[in-house]
Parts: sequence; structure tokens; C-alpha cells
Amino acid sequence: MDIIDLQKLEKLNNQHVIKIVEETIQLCKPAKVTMITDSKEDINYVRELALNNGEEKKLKMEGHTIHFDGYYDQARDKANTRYLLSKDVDWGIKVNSIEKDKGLKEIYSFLDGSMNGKEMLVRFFSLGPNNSVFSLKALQITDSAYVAHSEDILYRPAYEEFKKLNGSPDFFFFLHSAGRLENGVSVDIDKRRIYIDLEKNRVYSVNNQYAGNSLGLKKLAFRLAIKKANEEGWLAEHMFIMGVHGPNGRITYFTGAYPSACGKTSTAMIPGQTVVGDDIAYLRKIDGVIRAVNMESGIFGIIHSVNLENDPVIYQALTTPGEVIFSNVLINNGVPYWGGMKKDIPDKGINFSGEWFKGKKDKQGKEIPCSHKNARYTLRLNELKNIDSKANDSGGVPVKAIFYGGRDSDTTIPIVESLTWAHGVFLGATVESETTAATLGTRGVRKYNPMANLDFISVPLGTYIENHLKFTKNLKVIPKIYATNYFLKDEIGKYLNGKMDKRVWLLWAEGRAYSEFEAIETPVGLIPKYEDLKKLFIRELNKDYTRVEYIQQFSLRIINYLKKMERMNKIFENIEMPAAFTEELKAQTERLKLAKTKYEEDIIFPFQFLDI
Ligand code: SPV
Ligand code: MN
Repeated sequence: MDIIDLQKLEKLNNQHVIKIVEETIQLCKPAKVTMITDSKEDINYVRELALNNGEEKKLKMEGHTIHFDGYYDQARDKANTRYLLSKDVDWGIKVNSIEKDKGLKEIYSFLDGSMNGKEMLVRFFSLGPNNSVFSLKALQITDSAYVAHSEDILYRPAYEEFKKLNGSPDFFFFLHSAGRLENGVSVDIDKRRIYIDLEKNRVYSVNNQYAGNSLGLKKLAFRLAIKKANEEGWLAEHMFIMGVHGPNGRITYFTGAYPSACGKTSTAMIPGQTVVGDDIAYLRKIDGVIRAVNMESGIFGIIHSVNLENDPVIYQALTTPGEVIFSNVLINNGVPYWGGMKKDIPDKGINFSGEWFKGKKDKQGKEIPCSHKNARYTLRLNELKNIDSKANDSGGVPVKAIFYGGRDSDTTIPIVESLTWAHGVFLGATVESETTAATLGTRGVRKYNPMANLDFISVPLGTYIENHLKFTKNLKVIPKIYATNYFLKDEIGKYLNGKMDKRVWLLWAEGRAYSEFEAIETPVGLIPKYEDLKKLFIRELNKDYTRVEYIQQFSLRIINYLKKMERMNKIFENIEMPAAFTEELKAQTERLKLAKTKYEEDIIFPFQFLDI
């Protein structure tokens, strides 16, 4: 470390930071150590380093770069992500863990000398807006300039904020090494590990680059935050935050939790609305109101199917000058291409498999697509024209409604409002979703995914749900809760809804927050009336919404719902859950059974509930 970097470190006046930096140097043995402050020069240094060391390459358009992750490093590695535990914990759900001493020994052995001949970057960030009661601080050390650059786009730099810690150890620490590189990508994938120490608020990640594995501040910090939130009585959730624009200029803030690749970003980006955040929200009670901040300041979004029609705002940002990192797409002549972009795709170029040509096969004989299904873009929210004016407010935005959703082809209706807060917590806690390309492994398998957060819950499930149930205590305004499903299909496997229909669900819920629409009570909650949706489809989408469509979408598939309740009963049989949750499960099951007997049908039309 040269004298200027040393001074930057010393100016923080924090012995804990100094000790971590010293220990990391001893362990990882970098050739050079660079401290990155919030200055333009330092941030630009990271950007240039990523280009100079080959982790990113310039594209034709000003500000655009491409980064490739290794062929086997294209998504979150759940199998090698583990909690380091010094004693056994009954989580209720299946959680990957390893005995702490054993895990530390293993990961230290992989980190030992991992930065040989490389440059170590030391960076400081705030999770949430600077100067805010919501925010947490994070120290990131990495030998990947791509990781440091991505974090610069996705989070708020906070070297100056770290000075205000006054020597306190109250920050998260993330150590990452991409390990041995060939052609700019991590190669020792068999030694890829991500180990989380919940007791010390530290995470170690080695031999990977895919952002969900490597960036400390994203899903790794999220796991630490969930534990902290549960201890302190606030919520850290896998949620977007958006401003829904109702009639007469009214803006109503919603949050929404969806599993990865199930419509979370596309909901937050629906035309006509404004975005605060698309992935992780911190929620707190302030003066009797739930308020939320985006802990990030950018988007690491899935690029597949982003096109002018489905995602006009993102598409524009991806096709005009500005700071964007593309990852794992096809590059031809300095121009990025991806599946579903609705443009002609060249039949050769460079992609995540190296030199690519149409028809290229992998080792198993499977055709390699032009871009990976989980290929991504990284950009700052303030590059987007639909950023909400309150996106960086240190006090957050007031939350009026919460959406939960999963990828469910055969059971749950497009939108339903919960009967009460506890029923809403139950609806969120019983989300099921079919697996996607966002994690390694088989796709399309139905999995239970409470609050779309199963991969990240870092406390026993019962404790996590209890924290939600009691969150409304002393609240002046209790937000409404909605369960949504954008993926319902008919009996021949055709999707029942268009991609833009979510705009109508949002606006219906927005109106409900002011009692502007009536609803029909069913065993699973309150559903919209046909007449209201018809008006909204015309107003929002200029679309004629037929009675037949309404009936197909909102009829209750009682048999499937009862099967779902059976699956839930089985899951919760062996988990210690709060009594209020168990009662909701029982009550909803009973209501469904009663309806089945009363109507003597396997599928009940929405109109039938009107004559109760
Ligand atoms: C997700 O998979 O939920 C993401 C991307 O938001 S990442 O977690 O970074 O892989
Ligand atoms: Mn996510």
C-alpha cells in the first residue's frame, strides 16, 4: 500500500477497518492494495481497472461495457452458499450450513494467496440512502474490478459516512476473491464457496464472479440484514418499491416481493409509474406509518425479453449512451444482442461460451443460446427516466400496499386482496413458485417460497413470520396486502394474461387503498369486480376486457387450491409457526372446503360468490 492509500485508511480513524484490511492482506497476499474513496478520481480508477485487467471490455456505445462470467458461473450457487454455524439451529426450513470452524478453515485455505499478483480494492458503501435511520454500512474488499465497479453503480459510496462511525465496528464486511482467472473468468469453480458468518456480520466469497455470488452488497448483505431486521423489529425484504400513479396525479407507494425472474423488475417498470427500487427494500415504522427505502441505487436486471414493447424504459437505457455493464449476452462488432430483444440476432459473435455461432452445442449436446437466460444488465436508477422523485429520500416513502407473487401455472388467481393483515402475511408465507434460471439447477419445478425470500431467510421461519405478523402493532395506517400471479395458464398451457395486465392489477389495488372499488369476498380473499376491471383495462391499456377472460382468470380452481393447502399443511406440520399463522391456514382450508360443498363444483365462477 502506498503512502496515499495508507493515509486514506488512517483518515477513517477506525481500528476495526484497519485490522480487517491488515488481516486480509496477510491472508490473500495481493500484489497491490488500493483504497477507494467517494472521489470521482477513485471511482473512475475502478472503472478503468476493470477495462485494463480484461474483466470488462468497451462496447461501441459510449459508457457501455461487457463482462463475461464463466460458463458454469451464470447464476446464484445455492449448493455452495452456506451459513457458518457454531451451534445447531432449528430453522424450520432446509438451510445450507457448515460447522463454523470447519467452514472457516476450508474457505481460508481457498482465500490463502488468492490475490497473488492481483490488486486488492477496498471500498465503502451505504446500504440505503446516506444519512438515514434505515441505512447500514458495508466494507467490501475484492480483487475483482468488475465487482467493485458493479457495486459502484448499484450502491451508494460511503467512505465519508464511514468516518462518521467514530471508530465503531457497526458495519458489515464482505471479502471476495475471483480466484484464479483464465481469459478474465474464474476457473476453479469446484472450489467456489460463499460462507456467511451471521454472528460476526461477515461474508467470504471465493472463486466466482457472477454478481449474485460475488457482490457482497447484494444477496449476501441481504441475508445479514434479514437477521438484523428480525432482532430489531423492522423488515428487510426481497421487494421492489414503486410509485403507482392513480387518478388526478395521486402517487401511492407499493412494495412487492417476487422470486427471482418472476416479474418483480417488470412490475416496478410498468409504463406510467415511477420506480424507487427493484430488488431489496428495508421497511421501518416511523410515526405510525410503514416507510420503505431501496437499499440499492441501481438495477442488476435480467435482460432476456427486454424489448421496446415489454420494457420500453429499460430498453431505451440499454440502447442509448450511459454507464451500463452488460453481462453474458452476445457481442458482435461491439454491439450487444440478447434473446427476446425482438431484433435480428447475428449468427456469430462472442458470448458466455466464448466464440459462438448459431447451432453451437455444449458438452451434453444441448444447443447454446445467443445469450444466457440469466444474462443481465447493470445500471444506475438515475439513468432511467421513470425514477421516482423520492427514490433517494433518507426518510423513505410511505407504503400503502404490499404485493406478493410467484410463478404458478395452475392454481392462484391473478390478484386477490387479503382479508386482514394476518391473512396477507399468510398469503405471502404460502407463495409457491416454479424455479427459474436465476439459480443453478433444474428449472420449472414447483417450490415453496415464503415471501419470495426462501433463499435469503437467515432466521428460523417461525421467527421471520412472527416479525411480519407483529409489524402492524401501533400503526396508524395498515397497508393492504395482495397476492398476485402473472403466470396462470389455461388447460392447454396458454398464459391467461398479457405482460401489461399487471398495470391494471396495480391500479385496481391503488383504487382499493382509497375505497374506490368494491370487491367480492371469496374463500381466498377479496377479488375485483368485472365492471371495475373492464373500466381499468380501457383506461390503462385501451383494451376491451371480456367477461370470458374475467371468468377464465378469476374462477377459483377449488381442487387445485385444496391441493395447495394440503402441500402447505404438510410443510408446516413439522415447523414451529406462530399460532396466528396456523389459524389462517386452517381457516382458509375450511372456507375452501365449505365452498366446494356449497357449490358442488371443482371450479367456481367469480359471479357465484356475489349471491352469498
Ligand atoms: C436474484 O436472483 O434475485 C437477483 C439477482 O436479484 S442476484 O441475486 O444478484 O443473483
Ligand atoms: Mn433478487
